[in-house]
Amino acid sequence: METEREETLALLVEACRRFAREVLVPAEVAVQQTQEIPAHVVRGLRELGLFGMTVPEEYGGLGLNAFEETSLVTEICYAQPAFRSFFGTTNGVGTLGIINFGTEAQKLRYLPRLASGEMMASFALTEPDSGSDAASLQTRAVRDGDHWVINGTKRFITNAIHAGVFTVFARTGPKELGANGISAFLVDRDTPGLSVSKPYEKMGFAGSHESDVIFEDARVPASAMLGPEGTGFKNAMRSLDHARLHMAAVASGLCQRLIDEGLRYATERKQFGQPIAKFQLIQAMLADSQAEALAARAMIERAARDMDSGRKITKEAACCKYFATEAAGRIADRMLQIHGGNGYIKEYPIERLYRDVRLLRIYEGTSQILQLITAREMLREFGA
Ligand code: COS
Repeated sequence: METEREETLALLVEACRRFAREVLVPAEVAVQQTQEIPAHVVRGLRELGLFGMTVPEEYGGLGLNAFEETSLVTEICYAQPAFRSFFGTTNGVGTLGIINFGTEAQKLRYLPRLASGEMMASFALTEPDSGSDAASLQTRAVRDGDHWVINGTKRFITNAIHAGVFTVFARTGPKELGANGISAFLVDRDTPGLSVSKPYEKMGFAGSHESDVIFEDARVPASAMLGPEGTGFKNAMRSLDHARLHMAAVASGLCQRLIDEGLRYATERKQFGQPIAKFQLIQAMLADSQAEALAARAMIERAARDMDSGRKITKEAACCKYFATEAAGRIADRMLQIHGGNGYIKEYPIERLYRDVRLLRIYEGTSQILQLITAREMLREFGA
């Protein structure tokens, strides 16, 4: 049985690897120009089942475990990361809450459509004044008979322009309750009072759209609450533990792409009568990058195995995302350096990859927040 599963994974990994290299990478330039993910790419992502990677099989998904999921994400993220954003929020933070804390009715209502890619989901936690300090969020939901009425603004919500359902975090208890006064709701796109702003213009991640989602007396039925009242923050944190591991896999895939771009340039470009790859200072940059990429990959595989065995991976996921995304940043910098002046113009992919990689150290937990989470878990385990 296990062997059959491993064989299926190997086939899926190979299919994702080919799709990334043969379909996604060639589509990158067009995405820069149009800011849209082309229809043939969306079709391919659907055919691979990627919209339902983490959704259990009984709801139409692939039901992958963390090891399997991170293996596929690593392959797909050989191409620019906006392709992953397109299906990744639907699989990740947008869906994990429904999978882990949803009622049967909520699962049946959303998961099959999310898994097929017919519907997309977004995760609405961040606000204009609440980013790293997520528990300080100000969006409020007030009970009114059989309904809740939501007011507030969510910021930088990925895929909001496409989403059919939002997991929205709102304060339902008094301020003094802090994180324990926050609840989660599943809010349908067509809810009166919900509006989505024009996407922000960003320095990179072309094709991924981030908007504000505004709630003005948006009424949702009591059955839209996700998990018991007051558990929204903890549920968000649990989803983020998983999502940070996923994000580390994004960085891991990009590390290999960046290195390959560096290798290609270093072997083609000649200076002083020979390919610059022959120079030891160039080789040192390549070798340091490969070592970091391999280390990141190994950390992710181990944390994914830990998660699959049922362990809480708050510390491990924070370490993985911190290390892998910082490594990707260093590698992007070195590979651009290898390109010299040609790395600074738009002719070569390294210029846009460099801009894309910069976001990885910020979203779904900044490097600094991940350091704090890691140290806090270490001190807790130590009994301090
Ligand atoms: N899993 C389960 N429960 C968790 C948890 C986790 N990973 N992390 C915290 N909790 C629980 C705590 O145990 C605590 O519960 P009790 O009150 O029962 O003890 C509760 O949640 C509040 O936690 P805490 O006191 O640690 O909250 P803080 O306000 O100190 O916030 C951080 C903690 C910094 C970890 C949180 O705000 C965070 O992750 N910020 C970054 C947000 C982010 O990544 N945003 C990106 C955009 S979303 S895509």
